[in-house]
Amino acid sequence: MDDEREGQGLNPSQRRHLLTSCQYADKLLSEIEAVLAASQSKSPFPKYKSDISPAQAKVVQDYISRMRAQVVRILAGQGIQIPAPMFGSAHSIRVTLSFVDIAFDEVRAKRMAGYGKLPPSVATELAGLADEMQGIVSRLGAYLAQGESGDLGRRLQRLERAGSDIVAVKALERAIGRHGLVEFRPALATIIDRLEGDSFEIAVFGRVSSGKSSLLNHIVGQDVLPVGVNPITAVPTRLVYGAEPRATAWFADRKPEQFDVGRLAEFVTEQHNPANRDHVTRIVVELPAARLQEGIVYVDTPGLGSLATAGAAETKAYLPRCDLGVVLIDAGSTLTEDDLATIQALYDAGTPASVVLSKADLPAPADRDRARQYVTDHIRSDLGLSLPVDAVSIKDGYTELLENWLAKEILPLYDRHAELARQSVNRKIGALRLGVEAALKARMKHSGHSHGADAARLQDLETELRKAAGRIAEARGECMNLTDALLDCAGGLIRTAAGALVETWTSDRNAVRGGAFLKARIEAAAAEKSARIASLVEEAALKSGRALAKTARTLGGEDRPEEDDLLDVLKDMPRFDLGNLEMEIAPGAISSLLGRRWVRARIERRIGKAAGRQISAAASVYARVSQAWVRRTFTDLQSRFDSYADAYRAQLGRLTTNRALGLEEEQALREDLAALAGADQGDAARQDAPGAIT
Ligand SMILES: Nc1nc2c(ncn2[C@@H]2O[C@H](COP(=O)(O)OP(=O)(O)OP(=O)(O)O)[C@@H](O)[C@H]2O)c(=O)[nH]1
Ligand SMILES: [Mg+2]
Repeated sequence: MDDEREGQGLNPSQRRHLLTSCQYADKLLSEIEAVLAASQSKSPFPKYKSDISPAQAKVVQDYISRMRAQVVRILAGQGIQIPAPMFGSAHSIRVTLSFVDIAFDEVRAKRMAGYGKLPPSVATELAGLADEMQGIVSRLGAYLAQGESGDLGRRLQRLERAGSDIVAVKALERAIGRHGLVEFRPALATIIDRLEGDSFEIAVFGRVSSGKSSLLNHIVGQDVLPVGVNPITAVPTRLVYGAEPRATAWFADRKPEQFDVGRLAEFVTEQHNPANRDHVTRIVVELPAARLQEGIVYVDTPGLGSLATAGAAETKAYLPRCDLGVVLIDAGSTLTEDDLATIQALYDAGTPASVVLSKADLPAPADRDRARQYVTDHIRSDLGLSLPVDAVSIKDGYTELLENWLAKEILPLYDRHAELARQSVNRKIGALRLGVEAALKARMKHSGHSHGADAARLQDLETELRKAAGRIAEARGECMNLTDALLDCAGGLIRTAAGALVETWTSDRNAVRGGAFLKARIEAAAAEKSARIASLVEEAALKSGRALAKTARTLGGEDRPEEDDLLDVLKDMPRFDLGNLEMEIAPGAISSLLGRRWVRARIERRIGKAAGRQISAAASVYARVSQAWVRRTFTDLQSRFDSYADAYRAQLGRLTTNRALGLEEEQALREDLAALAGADQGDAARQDAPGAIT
């Protein structure tokens, strides 16, 4: 047998052995490469001394390449196929990132406690560090999850080949890439999305149940979006034109999925996808609807306000991206701070807004007009904006109102949308340019002379931001503990009320007290607990606002927060509501001889018997609502803080890490600043030329 095979090459076992030996040798060569890379690495914990010069490294690398080339030839000569790689690198990196995330969790105070008690200020700083690092890890993970669409440079090249005029955006992309300004990437991605899509996005905002989804169903003439009385929409949903009805969902962690429009509820509703646990990043519904023509896109968003769910954060993140914001105000309730904040946020993003009083069938016509006037007046007095307010309803018999509004505010946009979209993108480009220019200028200004005092000051600012982030995390923990304690606060509330009764009887021995008295005492006791939570939130908001304002003053730049900017997260705090308390309590046979303690205990028992259940039930509702409020408020606080702090940290990081600018880097900075300024003038010229906008 063996003789027969001679001259025909290797048997299968020998071939396998040859392949694994080569693979093993190659793995060792890769380790040598890793040693080479490590000696060049900028890691603060280098494993190897760099005693190899770049020239030597190059020679080593060349020998490795030769060995590899030989291996490939030998294997090919034996007809052995080199197996394709088994793992995706993006996936592998994301898996490793999850371990990086865990590693940073290990520096939190609770994990360090085993090694001895930490000084409180260090604990705060470590919490801030862990938050900051885990934030970056999660953004990097999200970036990798985008796949190829994350390659902004390549997308720009495609646009250019298609004939778009993108001088300014290219200058931005180059500056952002060259100087590692990752914090500006999301804004740049939005702009590129818009340039590619050539669409005009009309988004509908408003509090939970204000009728957003119902209105959009009406506009497209089909009941596609799920509606209902509880919080419904959990993920922003785009309605676009398509010849056939069809829906597509994109996810942070898996491939996009196409599905039947009838299954939309499974992806977008709070009921089926609570707090967006499926990590849907984008939903597009294509419909053959007349009103979705020529690039007009409608966007349904998760509700805002005190009943809002986790989706509200997505709505806020999405808000600056739309081209027109329709803000719904429910005619059946009142104008709130949240509504005004939404209008203000649109205004801040340079996005036009149309304010609409929804469910206009609910009030009588006279009340409706009064409500419209009221809203108009408040927008003027509170925000200094003069905006038309229209009333609409989806009910039969009110189509005229809806059609009037559409004819006046929306349909004219259809003809002008290409021009409007261009203007909208230009505004976004302008805002991004200001940010990028400020970052580049700061790098120039602080370079070279970031000696001693300057560097130390910048480092202090960094520490302060980190502590502020840590304080937010700690305050959140404390508030969660306080709301946990609310779950069984009924006993304490009853005790306080009983104490108050004993107190009144010392001054008026015969006073008979009714339910209203007890209710007031119990609610006041609960309010004190809320006040403690509120003051923690307030303190965290003020301190972190101060840290931001101080950093902003040092770094310069346009978009500077005020010290109390973060304070308005503190709103709509839930109140303890006991309802009516039907009971009466008289001093009766309670004798002062028996001692106050004993009297109080008896009263407690009486209240407990008559109303204990009612009070416990109210306390548990109060606890749950408060917990939800704390969660929401801190998410809001955190994201507002991060929206500034991310950019500042990145800038501070670059300013403090070293070192005077190298000649090359300085040259690059100058080039990029000049390119941005040049693109700016180019844009201005184009905008001045009449009819030049296409
Ligand atoms: N009377 C009346 N009720 C309406 C009108 N529009 C919507 N509704 C009702 O209001 C409730 C909420 O409607 P949705 O369209 O789900 O509200 P939404 O703003 O999308 O709510 P979320 O997605 O939860 O934020 C539903 O019960 C609708 O039937 C209207 O014009 N008049
Ligand atoms: Mg909805």
